[in-house]
Amino acid sequence: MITNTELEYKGNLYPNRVVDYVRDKDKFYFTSENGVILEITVIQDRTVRFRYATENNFQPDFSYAVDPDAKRGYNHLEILETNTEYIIETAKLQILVDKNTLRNQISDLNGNIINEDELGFHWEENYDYGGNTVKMSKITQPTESFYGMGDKASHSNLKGKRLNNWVMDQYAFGKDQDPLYKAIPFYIGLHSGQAYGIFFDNSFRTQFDFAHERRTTTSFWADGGEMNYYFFYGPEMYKVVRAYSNLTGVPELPPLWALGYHQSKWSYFPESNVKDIAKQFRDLQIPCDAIYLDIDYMDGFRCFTWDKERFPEPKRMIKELSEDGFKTVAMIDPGIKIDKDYWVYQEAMENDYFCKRADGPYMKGKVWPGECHFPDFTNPEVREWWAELYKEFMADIGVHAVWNDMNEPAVMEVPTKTAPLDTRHDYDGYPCSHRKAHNVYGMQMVRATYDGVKKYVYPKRPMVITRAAYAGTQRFSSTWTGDNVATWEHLWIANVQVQRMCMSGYSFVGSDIGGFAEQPSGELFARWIQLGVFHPFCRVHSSGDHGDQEPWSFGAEITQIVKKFIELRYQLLPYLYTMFWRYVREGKPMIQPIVCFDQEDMQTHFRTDEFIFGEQILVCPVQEPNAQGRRMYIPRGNWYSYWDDEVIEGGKEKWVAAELDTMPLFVKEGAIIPKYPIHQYVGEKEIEQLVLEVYFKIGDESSTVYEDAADGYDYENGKFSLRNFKLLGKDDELIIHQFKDGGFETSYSSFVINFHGLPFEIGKIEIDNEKVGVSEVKLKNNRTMQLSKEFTQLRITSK
Ligand code: NBV
Repeated sequence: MITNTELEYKGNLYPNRVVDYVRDKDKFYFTSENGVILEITVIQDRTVRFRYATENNFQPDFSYAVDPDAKRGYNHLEILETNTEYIIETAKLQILVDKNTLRNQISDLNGNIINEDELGFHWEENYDYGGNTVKMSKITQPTESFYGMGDKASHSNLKGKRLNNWVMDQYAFGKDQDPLYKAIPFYIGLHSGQAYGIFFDNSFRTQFDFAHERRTTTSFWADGGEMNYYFFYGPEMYKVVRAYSNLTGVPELPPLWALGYHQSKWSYFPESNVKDIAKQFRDLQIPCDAIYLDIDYMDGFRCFTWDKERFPEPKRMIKELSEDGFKTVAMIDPGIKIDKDYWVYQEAMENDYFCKRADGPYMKGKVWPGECHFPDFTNPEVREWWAELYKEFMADIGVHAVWNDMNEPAVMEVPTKTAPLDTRHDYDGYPCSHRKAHNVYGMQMVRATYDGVKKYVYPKRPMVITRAAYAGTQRFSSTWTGDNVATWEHLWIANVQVQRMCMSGYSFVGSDIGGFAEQPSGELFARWIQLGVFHPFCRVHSSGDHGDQEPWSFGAEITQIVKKFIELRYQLLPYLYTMFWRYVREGKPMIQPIVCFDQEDMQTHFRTDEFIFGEQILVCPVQEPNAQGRRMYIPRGNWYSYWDDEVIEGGKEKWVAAELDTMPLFVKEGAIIPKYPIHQYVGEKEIEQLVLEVYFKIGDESSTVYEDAADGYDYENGKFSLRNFKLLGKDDELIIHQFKDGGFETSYSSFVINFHGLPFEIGKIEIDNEKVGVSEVKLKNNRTMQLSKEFTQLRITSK
């Protein structure tokens, strides 16, 4: 083994021999002779934090990413010492600390190595700025794959890539362009059937090398701050995401309308234009829940003001739109126009809320309103002030949700596209420069926005959208993937980005459907809608400097296709809402790449296009022009084709027909998929029946339906309705059990059940052990029946 002293070349410094060891409950400190302290904290059985000090000094322990409510606690913890190492053991993991080098090796309790240091922690002193460039290198295991890392527009499997986290406004970005709008320094490694995750919680610019420079090494480093990372053990990928989500948080349940279809453009104005768009939706009976107002509603791009010519009475307009079932979402940017007559500017100046440069002057940057100052959102007092600015906006004028744009922060006409690096920030009482605060700036803006929106829409639930994000931002806001382009390649990019975000703990995400820049063809728009209705956040948005991008903008045929898929989304709302509930409750990614669905099947490790929507629907968008179908990989198990109920055995590639009005869509056998009738917006009418699409299987499968009042907080006091269904199928029998929980009374009293793939003629029906006649359940075609939502057991047999 090479010793660390031999490695001290090119200015890199390495820890040497351990001379001291101390335990403080769940924390272990190992000090090296040359002043490195490794602090290992056991957060949970499968979550462990590693943190390194140099010169015997830790920096203040503060993180914007970590959720203050993260659960902590472990079942077992002990430490052993041998001549050469310390061994920490939790209920799931063994962590070795080498006494000569401080290097670590992490294995499961059977001794399988999950992750091990190569050179481990090392650092370089930063002469220009002070502090260290902190580095970590790990051994890349044979067959190891890498996933996660936020919004990177690259192949889902990141093996061989080098990536960079620095949130950036990247108008019309391209495939593999990096960095983009988000900094989520979290990845998942998968090898030998076991998955683990690493979250490098450092807000400076961070870089990751996944076996790019050297085939055998994976490394990550930062321009400053501490080597401070969390290790999460799966072994299943979804458990890694769950552990990461426990640490960095999940959002609260959004109002159900936020999961509807949304229409946006830069920009709809004046009021008559907004109204026309809204009317078209209702006239054409294309469901839609929200309309967006981009920057042009403002008076000279001044946040929290209205252009009185374009929108003379915003309050009335918003009320009228909402009477027709539309929520109004308005944009707010961080740049505040330098204008001594503008009240927001005045308030910020009076209270000293704007960011300053190192030597004192205010930081200035050009954005839409011209020269602007930027509130320091890393100051808690500034966040409180900002939250209060939403009072009139939400509580009086009635805006329903807020869209934060340009919060990287984006600055025009400068090569760095952002604030100067010497800009000072409060960083919640740990003052620093923009080098450290840049990646969290947008996050802190949207956090303040969320606080204000939540306060002023109460007792309704808040809905916020952000462009920039750091790890943890998912607690406050949904997001979109920024300024994409209307090309087929971007459809591919949107697909991988959304999957990747979901695997990075950030599920409430979507792309600008149809592309932001340039004009999609009708065909591209239709294909993109087909993908977009299966994304948690579903919004058409475009830059508006070319043709229109509404569902009806591409002729009658495309309009019908788009309508059909938006309708499908509305039918699937109870399924989608249940996915969201599971995400909030368990940190389960709402969308899973198929590698997450079946990581043991090596065939899935390099697939990019197919994904699982929730837990039981397999989706594969068509991403090429003129296609009549496509080849795709069907994961192992049996799947029903959604369109014709053909049962397909997975574990192989297959050509699937998909003319423009359809797409490859499959349902896992045994699933019970809940559906609402088509409606034009959430709350349009009372749901009179819940349809349960039952996909027969020999064997068993569980399904869940979560519902509540769709808004408000009564669900926190038990007013929810949770139905767990268990399906048990045999050659000549099908039993469905229903287990109910919660005190919410749904508006419907009966279910319509549609059987798919039932292999026998229904001869006998029993509900809760009592025989019932076919007419009592209105049995039709051996396929459809109706029964009370209260049943606990339905049994149908051939005789
Ligand atoms: O506010 C205008 C646009 C907005 O439509 C888009 O969604 C953002 O990503 N905004 C960027 C600023 C201008 C982009 C060229």
